[in-house]
Amino acid sequence: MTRTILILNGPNLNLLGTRQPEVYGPTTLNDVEELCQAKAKQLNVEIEFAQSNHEGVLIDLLHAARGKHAGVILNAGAYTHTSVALMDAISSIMLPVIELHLSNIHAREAFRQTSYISKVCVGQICGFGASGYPLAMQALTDYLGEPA
Ligand code: CA2
Repeated sequence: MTRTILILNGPNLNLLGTRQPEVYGPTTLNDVEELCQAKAKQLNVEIEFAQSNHEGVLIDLLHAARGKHAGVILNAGAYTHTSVALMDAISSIMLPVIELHLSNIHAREAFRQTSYISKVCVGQICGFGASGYPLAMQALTDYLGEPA
């Protein structure tokens, strides 16, 4: 059976490519999904690509990933810096989660340099714009190893 990965995007990422291209690049979220679909073919995995502006919906999607997906790539947007609830959801699902950011959060405002989710993720990729998504897919697949 083909392995599947959840690629989950948080608040305001639906606006990608429409504003602040100097920070987040010119790529739209649809372009990002296409990049991910192309990488999925190369890696021989399937993806579910989702976005929500609502913390509870993101938590529900993480819970639903258990038993369905082999791992998760999560750009939690600004909830990264605020959400104990997301951190708890990640800990509870017992799936490898990679934290992803388009921008280098460590080189930005002080409040973005704190991530509540880093400690419960297997690793973080940030600062590479949309290219970070296929990079994270490669990293997650490598982390998971060969399917049983
Ligand atoms: O760099 C990232 O990927 C972030 O997760 C993006 C979040 C930000 O709050 C995090 O600190 C870092 C913001 C996403 C907002 O995306 C927009 C895109 C275009 C126009 C407006 C917002």
